[in-house]
Amino acid sequence: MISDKKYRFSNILNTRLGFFFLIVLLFCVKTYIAYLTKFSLGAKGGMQEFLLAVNPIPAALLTFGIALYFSGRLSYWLMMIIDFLETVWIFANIVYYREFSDFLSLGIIKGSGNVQNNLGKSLAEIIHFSDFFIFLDILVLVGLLVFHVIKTDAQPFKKRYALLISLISCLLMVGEYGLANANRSGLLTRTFDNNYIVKYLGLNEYAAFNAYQTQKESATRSHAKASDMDSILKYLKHTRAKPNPEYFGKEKGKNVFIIHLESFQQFLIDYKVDGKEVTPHINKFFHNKNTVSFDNFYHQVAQGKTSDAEMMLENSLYGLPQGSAMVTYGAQNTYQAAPAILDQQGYTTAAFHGDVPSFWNRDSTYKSWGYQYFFSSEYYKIKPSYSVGYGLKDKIFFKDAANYIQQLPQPFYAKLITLTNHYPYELDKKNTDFPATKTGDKTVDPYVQTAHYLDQAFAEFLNYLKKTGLMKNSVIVVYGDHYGISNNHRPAIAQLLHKKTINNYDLAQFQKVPFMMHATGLKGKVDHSYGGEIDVLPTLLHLLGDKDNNTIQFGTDLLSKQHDQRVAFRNGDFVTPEYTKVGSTVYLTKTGRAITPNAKQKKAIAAIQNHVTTELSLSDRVIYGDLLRFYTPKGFKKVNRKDFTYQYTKGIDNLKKAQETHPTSVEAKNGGKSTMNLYQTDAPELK
Ligand code: GP9
Ligand code: MN
Repeated sequence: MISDKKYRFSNILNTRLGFFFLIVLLFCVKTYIAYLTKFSLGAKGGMQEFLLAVNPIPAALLTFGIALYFSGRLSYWLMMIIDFLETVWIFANIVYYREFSDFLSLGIIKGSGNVQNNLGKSLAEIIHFSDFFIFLDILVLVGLLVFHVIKTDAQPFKKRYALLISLISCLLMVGEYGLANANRSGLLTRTFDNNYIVKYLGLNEYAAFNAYQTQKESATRSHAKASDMDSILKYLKHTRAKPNPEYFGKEKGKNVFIIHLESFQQFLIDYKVDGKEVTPHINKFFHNKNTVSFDNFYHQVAQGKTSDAEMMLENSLYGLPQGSAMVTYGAQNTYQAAPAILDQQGYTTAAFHGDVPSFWNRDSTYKSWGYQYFFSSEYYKIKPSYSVGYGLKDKIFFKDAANYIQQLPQPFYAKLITLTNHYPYELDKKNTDFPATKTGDKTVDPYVQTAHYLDQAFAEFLNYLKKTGLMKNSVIVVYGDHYGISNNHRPAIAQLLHKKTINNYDLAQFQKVPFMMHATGLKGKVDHSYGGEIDVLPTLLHLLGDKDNNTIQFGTDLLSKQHDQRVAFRNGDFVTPEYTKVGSTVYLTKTGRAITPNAKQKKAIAAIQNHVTTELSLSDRVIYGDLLRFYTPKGFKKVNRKDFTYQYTKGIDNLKKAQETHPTSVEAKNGGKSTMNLYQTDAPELK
């Protein structure tokens, strides 16, 4: 009986289709093993686990299926060759991923000429012996064929069956994409993280998608000419705003903190629930006599959310109308970003974030922006209870960041991106000591609870800055990156704002986020000027005493008398002190009344619209055409991405060396002793 079964099994393997399914099966299994052991794709939940396991199947059927169109032994050898090539591709990805936490693409191979050049270490150092396991099945199959354990099937395979298999594989791919997109909407349009595409769709699909994108990009890139820069420079010549002498250079040479408050909206400032302030510490900071705060400041992000905010804040370039510029243009474009500008003035530059380094392609983009250090989740000890949602809880994050901050040679530019106040605003009971709102909208109600937690985390960090003296010699820039409550929650928003109904005008005003700059001795105020994220970089640079005569920055200094108060939203709508335009409706900003513009108003509105459209499209041109490669402002040195690496061991090593070459860190000034004993947190996880 058993031998009968065996006989039948080997009979199946002796057919071409049987062999085909065997080779596909082995290939899929080894790909899955590689996913689990060689990459960190972070599949969470049943659907993601399922897709991770099955995603090699459609592409394998499609590629191996090519061999079925050929007859005789040739088709067998073709299957083996395809298997070999596919396996080499996985192998190369394993090795590349180990060094760069990213996947190979045609763009990378073409761009660097030779991938090996890009690798920091010699290949022998990065290849692990166990990486070769993926070739094992090929060796076995070749052996089985050569020694005729599996016999080749001479019968011709019907072309229409081959076609059927190709068709089925395409259908499976579509199905897979449907499931993936249901689980993570905007997977390919918003392009969050390359790990996501591989996790949901597979390595081959990622390579294909990436090749398509690269092709599209390189077409615009190669059409761009150095002279395209002329129109941009001409435009910027008229828009630059002179610095305000009252503030220009006032904080020259100080450390800079950029504190990114996740999903933090302006309405939270001074907002109360059950008579209690949601964010008492941020409120105090907002009103502090040494804080310049803005209460008509808008986020201007689109699909790229946090990454759009980062792009605007540090480059004064707009995010793109679709997707994330950091993901699509982060690696290959030339930038003149805040970290590079300050690095060239002797600053140490570092970004801190409790999520994986690949999200929004930060680990790659930050190199183009000239960040010396990127302390991502890989740099923090993380126990399961330490994180929620995307990563490390804010209280623990700030504390762990402080441990590295004290080691940064001064002056430094440090950006800290918080995370806990992120949709869906989940937090464990132990960390929740604030009442939720009672709108009945489950997405909206816990928002104030995570905002309250963020407020406490922020206060603990400020307290540490006070105790170490960092408060005195730093400028602390704090801002909300974008809305936390999306426009889909009108009834809940109405309740939060104590209004009966919400119209498009209210929603536009709901896009305000706080922006504050604090420094000991700085002349504080709540400034009512209109502005947005695009304006931050010129404002900050002026405060630090940097003239921006020749930079490519689309914002204007918020403190300048010539500041441009026309705020562009990414979709072309706008807010100015007079008008708020949403779609085809124009409202008076002061009263919220919708108007039918008279001739004079029409003219004014058309002029604003023209300005907004021009500005957005010129900024897009800079990114799409990679125009900054043609133009380097006087005094600025082009960034060389190869100067930077964020691998944990190297980062730690560089930090150690910097202690000796530049002994100006807080720790060095404390006689080489840590100041972490001054850090107080009530994070229950650390007790
Ligand atoms: C992820 C975090 C969230 O690392 O920055 O990004 P968002 O969803 O806000 O764009
Ligand atoms: Mn965000």
